[in-house]
Amino acid sequence: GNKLGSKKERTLAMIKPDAVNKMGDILQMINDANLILTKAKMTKLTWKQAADFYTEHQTKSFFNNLVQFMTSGPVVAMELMGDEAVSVWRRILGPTDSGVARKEAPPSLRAQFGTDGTRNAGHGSDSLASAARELEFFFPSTAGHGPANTANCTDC
Ligand code: RTP
Ligand code: MG
Repeated sequence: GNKLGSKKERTLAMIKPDAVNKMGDILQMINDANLILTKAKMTKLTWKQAADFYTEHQTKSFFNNLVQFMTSGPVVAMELMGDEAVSVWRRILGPTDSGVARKEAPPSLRAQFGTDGTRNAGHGSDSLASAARELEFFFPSTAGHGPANTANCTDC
């Protein structure tokens, strides 16, 4: 339920190409954390799309490897909703580097399903502002084709 003092948030979670075949386990983790899956989309990012999504990292040494990895196969983007969804999902992910995650947070998603500092199984928005931008990236509010998303609509 919606406890007093709780903060309902939405965040953008993405399953990276190396963990798309672990969606069953990952949906279980989402469920166990009391997060609700409100939108989902499987897509193969183009080089430009991946570079735009990670534009804040364009000057980093790992940028090219990151974009190469993110375009190596399909990803699954999800909107998750729940109390403090941004930080809850980041906690489920664990540390950025999957090697570090296996030492510091063995049950985390990156510990279980990732490989190293780049191939790390999942992404999560790092703030409410990032979540707004990243949700609009994958689920544009102006989307004109196909049925409207009314999955989370209570009065329609
Ligand atoms: P993300 O944005 O994907 O949720 O990951 P994050 O916040 O934990 O880490 P961030 O610093 O934003 O890095 C974005 C992604 O770039 C890859 N990376 N590779 N040294 C490296 O080789 C390196 N550092 C970062 C990872 O895929 C990381 O998730
Ligand atoms: Mg990040």
